[in-house]
Amino acid sequence: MFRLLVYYLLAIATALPAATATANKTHLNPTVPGWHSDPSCVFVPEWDDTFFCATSTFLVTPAMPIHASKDLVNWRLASHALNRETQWPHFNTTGQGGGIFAITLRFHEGVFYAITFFVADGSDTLPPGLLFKTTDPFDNAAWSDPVLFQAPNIDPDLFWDDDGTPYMTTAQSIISTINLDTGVLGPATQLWNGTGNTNPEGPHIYKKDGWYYLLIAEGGTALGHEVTMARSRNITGTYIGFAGNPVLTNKNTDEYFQTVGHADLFQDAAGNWWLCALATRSGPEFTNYPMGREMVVTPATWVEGEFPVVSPVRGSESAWALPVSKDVRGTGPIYGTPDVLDFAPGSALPSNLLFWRWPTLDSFTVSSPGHPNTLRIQPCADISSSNGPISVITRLQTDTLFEFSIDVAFAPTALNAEAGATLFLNQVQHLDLGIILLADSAGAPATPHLRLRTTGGGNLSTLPPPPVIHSIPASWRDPITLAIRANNDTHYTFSATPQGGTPLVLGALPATIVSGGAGQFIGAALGAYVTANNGTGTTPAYISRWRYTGIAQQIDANTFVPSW
Ligand SMILES: *[C@@H]1O[C@H](CO)[C@@H](O)[C@H](O)[C@H]1NC(C)=O
Ligand SMILES: *[C@@H]1O[C@H](CO)[C@@H](O)[C@H](O)[C@H]1NC(C)=O
Ligand SMILES: *[C@@H]1O[C@H](CO)[C@@H](O)[C@H](O)[C@H]1NC(C)=O
Ligand SMILES: *[C@@H]1O[C@H](CO)[C@@H](O)[C@H](O)[C@H]1NC(C)=O
Ligand SMILES: *[C@@H]1O[C@H](CO)[C@@H](O)[C@H](O)[C@H]1NC(C)=O
Ligand SMILES: *[C@@H]1O[C@H](CO)[C@@H](O)[C@H](O)[C@H]1NC(C)=O
Ligand SMILES: CC(=O)N[C@H]1CO[C@H](CO)[C@@H](O)[C@@H]1O
Repeated sequence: MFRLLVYYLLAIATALPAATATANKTHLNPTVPGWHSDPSCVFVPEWDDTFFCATSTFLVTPAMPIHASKDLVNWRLASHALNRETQWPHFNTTGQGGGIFAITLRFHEGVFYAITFFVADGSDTLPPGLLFKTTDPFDNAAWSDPVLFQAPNIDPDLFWDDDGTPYMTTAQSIISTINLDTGVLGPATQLWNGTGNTNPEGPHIYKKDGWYYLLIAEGGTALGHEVTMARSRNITGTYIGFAGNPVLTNKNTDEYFQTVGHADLFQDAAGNWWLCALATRSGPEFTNYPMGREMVVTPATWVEGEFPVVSPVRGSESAWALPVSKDVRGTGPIYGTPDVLDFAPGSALPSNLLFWRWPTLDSFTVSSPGHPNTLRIQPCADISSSNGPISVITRLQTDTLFEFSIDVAFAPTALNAEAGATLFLNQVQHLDLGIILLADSAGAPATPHLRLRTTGGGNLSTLPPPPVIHSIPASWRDPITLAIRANNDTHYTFSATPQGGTPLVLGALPATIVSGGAGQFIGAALGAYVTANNGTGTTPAYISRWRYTGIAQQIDANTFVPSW
């Protein structure tokens, strides 16, 4: 299957006549593949001409990743603005769509600001607006605790006027001044209702050529998503909508990239304009899109006195040429680099590993005594639990086609105790290949089995397939390699391999189960889990040889290119 893929020559540079200042380059989207929604970006000359972008994380921790690049192609995970449980507000959310919503990232007079809104479950009275600051975006510890503010709506923006006054603007384009130290807001003014479409949200304000430009998302974050703009001579209005709205959308098209919206504008060192946005690789069918909403970047031209003209989002675009640079500061993971994690004694967990809600940190131990080069995971009661910590650790699916595997050593003694590899969208939609202690019939002795099981249905239009269960042959010895592989964009293949043996394929499951449904805002991740399944199991599992390799990205209906 893989060999049938259509491959592109990657190094297509559109040569322009020498008279042209800069030759364009081919830019591939998604710029940051895998679930990275609601992007907001700044270009910061003071930090080595680096672009920094933030994306939303909902219930995933560590939260609010800061992505850094010098060429919008090579990216490093710089830090997480919300990286300690003590920075987490004192409220809970059990909803699949709760948690950290869209962020605006800005840099002003030496300080980075990441401002966001926490959607809780209604039981908490703390202000939902959160403002984090740092003077070093490459250091988790340098990010402050949040200043809380009483945001009237989601998606706060920050904008400083020429006199230095900071303004905060939320969805529905509600603006007020904000005290950046106390979170106290000034009187609120509503700026614009948009073009009349639903969900006017994700606002950003820019000042250019004597105009205040207001950019928003409309239409909701699905097929109707679009970017619209208005402008005013005064910051609080009156804002007049652009006659050419929307400035960007893929709605009502048959493009592979859909849901384009929630954008932010920024310039590079040469003064060229760019726009970042979210998009979903689903085609207009909008059924199969396990990676959810990803970050795309597209070029724009913005001439004096006019609204910007933005190139439509495609998988392959002609865009401003930026000099290639892999020289991004920091020590975080470089995107596109395979995971080769051996959990060596004394090593820390890499920062691209993610949890669902805040984990019990004691549940994850690198090279515990007597078990070097493993990650020991203690079981939770149930990985489908709607509250509290669960014993699941993942990395995002960042490639249409990929291979993921872990070696699992697990000696369960209690019925239903289970450890394995998961394709996890959220607590109610996941695909699990586990080693589980089961009895073949009532009263029979319980023995370790392999079980491939689905939870939830997502966008699958039929009933999910029943579990596949195999007794583990007595000749198999720990650890067992559990692998998840995407050979095409519609299915994941699950297999188990004994040491030195041949793989046993348990089955292939549709990616639509982990598309949409209750996880419409988020995207799939791969990892390890240990659960008692509500039983009495307390035996930990030891995970070793964690491997993830991206193989290919789908960038159009029938076009796959090697992963980047
Ligand atoms: C937006 O619409 C509401 C409801 O129609 C109206 O009250 C409000 O004045 C409008 N806001 C603006 C800025 O036009
Ligand atoms: C801008 O605001 C000032 C002060 O409120 C007002 O006098 C002026 O008419 C406004 N201009 C526009 C174009 O709305
Ligand atoms: C280069 O990219 C810019 C920005 O998208 C676009 O306006 C221009 O038409 C491109 N030039 C060519 C020759 O493709
Ligand atoms: C949040 O949920 C956890 C787990 O259920 C609970 O222990 C804690 O008390 C809750 N906190 C608040 C502020 O409700
Ligand atoms: C995708 O892969 C699955 C699992 O191997 C297979 O059942 C399915 O037929 C494949 N789909 C296509 C279109 O090749
Ligand atoms: C665990 O118990 C809870 C509460 O009864 C139930 O909702 C859940 O489905 C159970 N989980 C499993 C894996 O049996
Ligand atoms: C085709 C289809 O049913 N798509 C659905 C996938 O899930 C999202 C989120 O729940 C829905 O909005 C889509 O309609």
